[in-house]
Amino acid sequence: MEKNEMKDILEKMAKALISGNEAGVKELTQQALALGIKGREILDNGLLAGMDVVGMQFKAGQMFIPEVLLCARTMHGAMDILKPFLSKGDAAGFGKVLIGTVEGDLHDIGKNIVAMMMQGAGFQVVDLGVNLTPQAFVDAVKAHKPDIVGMSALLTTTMPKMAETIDALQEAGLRDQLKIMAGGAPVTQAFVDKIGADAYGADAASASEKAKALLASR
Ligand code: B12
Repeated sequence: MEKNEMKDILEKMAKALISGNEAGVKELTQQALALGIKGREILDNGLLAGMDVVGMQFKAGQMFIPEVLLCARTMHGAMDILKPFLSKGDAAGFGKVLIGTVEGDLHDIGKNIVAMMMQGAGFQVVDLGVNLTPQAFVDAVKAHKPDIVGMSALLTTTMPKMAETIDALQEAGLRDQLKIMAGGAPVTQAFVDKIGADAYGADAASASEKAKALLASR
């Protein structure tokens, strides 16, 4: 196949993903595979190239949450087709993220967006849900062995649970093998520093970027 032809189809795929065209992206993914383009190539230069633009536009205020969610769903649809064509090494390279909202807190809209964006960026994400006790985080870390734990809190009254969760992970002897991220509207970089987490995520786009940077720095 011509190199230009390959570039063309991957560019079309990225554009279709940015516009949230789920059926179009699925079809282009299938076409690309039929043309013999490697799974990793489709992921990096088609889908992830598109998601990068989505992340940038969201950050710049040019795209809004419902559109981002649609793009993330589009990405999921394509990933279902692509997964069998990715080698084990490709999948392992992304890292596993365990994410949840802390005890006493039921807000999950932001956490869900972060989970979707991270999945879109290629991470394996285990979403534990809401109202998670420090012990629930500890148990889940033991069960899933993630690279990163992400905590979300939307209430000033539940923010201290983030610190308690880190303490519980420390006591269980799990802290050193993990990177910990924290986010949610009332959470700040200063708070994250104070409780000894590794990174603060102000929004879903920067959460993915910081997760990548954390794993690259290990
Ligand atoms: C929707 C909402 C609800 C819904 C939640 C539905 C749901 N399924 O989530 C309902 C109605 C259930 C609710 C209930 C309550 N709420 Co409420 N709620 C909100 C509201 C309006 C929006 C929150 C939201 O979803 N924002 C949109 C998302 C996309 O933004 P986000 O969560 O900040 O997430 C982004 C970033 O923070 C970051 N991020 C988030 N999590 C994470 C995690 C990681 C790891 C990383 C890296 C990044 C990251 O990325 C996200 C995407 O960009 C806010 C007001 C506001 N404007 O924030 C109040 C608000 C948070 N609620 C508030 C309150 C007081 C309550 C209640 C106590 C009300 C009551 N008296 O019953 C209850 C508490 C229930 C409980 N135990 O949790 C207050 C909190 C005040 C405070 N200082 O603590 C707020 C600020 C409203 C206000 N001004 O008073 N609420």
